[in-house]
Amino acid sequence: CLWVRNLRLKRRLPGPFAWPVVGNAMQLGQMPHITFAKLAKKYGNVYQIRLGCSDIVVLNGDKAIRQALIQHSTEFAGRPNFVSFQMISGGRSMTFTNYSKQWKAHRKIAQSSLRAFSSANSETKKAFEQHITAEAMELVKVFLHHSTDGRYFDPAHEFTVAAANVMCALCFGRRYGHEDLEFRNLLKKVDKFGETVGAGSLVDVMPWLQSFPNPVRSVYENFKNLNEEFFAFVKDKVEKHRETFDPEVTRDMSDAFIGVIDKAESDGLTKGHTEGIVSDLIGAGLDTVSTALHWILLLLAKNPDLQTKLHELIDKVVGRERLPSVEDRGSLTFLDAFIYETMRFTSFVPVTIPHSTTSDVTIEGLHIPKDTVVFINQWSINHDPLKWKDPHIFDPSRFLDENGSLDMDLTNNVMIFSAGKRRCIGDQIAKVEIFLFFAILLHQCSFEKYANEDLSLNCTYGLTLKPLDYKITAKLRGALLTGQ
Ligand code: HEM
Ligand code: HJJ
Repeated sequence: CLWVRNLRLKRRLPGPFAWPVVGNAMQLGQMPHITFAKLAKKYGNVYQIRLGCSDIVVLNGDKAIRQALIQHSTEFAGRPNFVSFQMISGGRSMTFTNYSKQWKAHRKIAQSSLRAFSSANSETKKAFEQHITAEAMELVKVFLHHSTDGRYFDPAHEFTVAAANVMCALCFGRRYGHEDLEFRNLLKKVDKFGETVGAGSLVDVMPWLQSFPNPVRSVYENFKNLNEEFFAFVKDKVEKHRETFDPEVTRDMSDAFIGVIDKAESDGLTKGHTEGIVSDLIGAGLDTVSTALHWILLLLAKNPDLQTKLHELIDKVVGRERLPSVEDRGSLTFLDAFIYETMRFTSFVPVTIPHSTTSDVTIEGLHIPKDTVVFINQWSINHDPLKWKDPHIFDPSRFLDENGSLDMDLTNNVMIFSAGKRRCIGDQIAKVEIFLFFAILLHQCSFEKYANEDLSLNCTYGLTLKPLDYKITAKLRGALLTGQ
């Protein structure tokens, strides 16, 4: 497949020599986003690699990425026809569907329902905030329980349960307890989702690996199983909503989707797309927000001076008589700065979900043919030494100006939600969730690592970068508030 593609390309894009059969697969290493940034130094910000049978264009740096995703938004709005993408929600996912009229309609419905249930008016804002506050207080309880007698614990799964519950509250109007084993085990499996769909995963580019037993083939089979199990969970809840559906009362987002997608079945959307979008939202909501909180707690425990500063700020702005709320956000700028710095420093979605070109396109003078797989290296923007002073250092104060306000020019330079037609539709929800969870956890607890152990910043690679397992202990600060 190498030279057939090259004939079409006329002039080959720059890039490293690709070996027969595997291409550059062996060169990716443990952290492909860092390898991609290193290759950009040698070949420029737009270059080509080959993984198995697929030529892949990698985009790095602010200029090339924005030129592609914003100036050429339609040309870069596709998704590859990977076999793994077709396994997701039986091919009814919005996120993993190629650019089409149907995708546009699906995305529009998702965006307007998300808005309707999180920020449309002061009532929905309040209700959304209430769900998060309730989950955050449950989290405090569970953390303190795990810290009984000064014990240390791994918070990873509690974060997943908390983040999933916020989305379940929006989508199904209900939550699940931290002790609900069925729910916990489902989430534990779904947590592996990102390992298979992350850019650089090899299952989709080496189709011959399907024909005989090998480790990659079992990755595929596990991925298929986890998707079927997750889809069955969502379908069960949506079916129950269909049975009790009343067009006069929209109880939650499932009802909203049933009302629009099931009833109209327009633009090629069918009933299955209702389950498809609910799965996308719960999947995205649980993975990203829990990963963000997992990093935040690690960085808090690692930087006790910053934690003290945050405690003092919260006590000054909020006091001990009430819980923090979204209205405090404007006064808690250092907290937001900490969140932005966590997003920049960890770049925990280092590369977006793989894109593909919808037609021939030229970027930085280089020709890219239709249906080329494109990796967008967000990490390279967030660690560009020409943009950021000491990019490898964690320093939230870099986002504050001389008056202590957030510097919006700088925060807008962080890229973690992507840009253009495929930009994240949950960014506002995510920021509110992360802020409130973080503020409430800090207001109620202090967090400590083992005294004689340094916490590692090493992580595992996938759609999201997750910190390696670590343990902390939580201590209650002042009286435990039980919510409003
Ligand atoms: C897509 C990041 C939270 C829903 C994406 C993409 C990224 C991203 C990088 C891929 C964009 C691309 O392919 O170019 C994040 C981060 C989050 C977050 C960093 C948290 C800090 C959420 C939440 C939701 C959500 C809470 C749902 C409520 C979606 C959806 C898409 C998406 C539906 C697919 C868009 C499409 O393909 O058209 N997100 N996300 N995300 N995100 Fe988020
Ligand atoms: C998921 C993580 C999942 C689906 C879809 C069906 C919307 C950048 C990241 C997410 C944003 C993109 C979206 C992903 C939805 C996930 C994702 C997970 C189960 C799913 C990370 O994708 O843990 O489980 O089922």
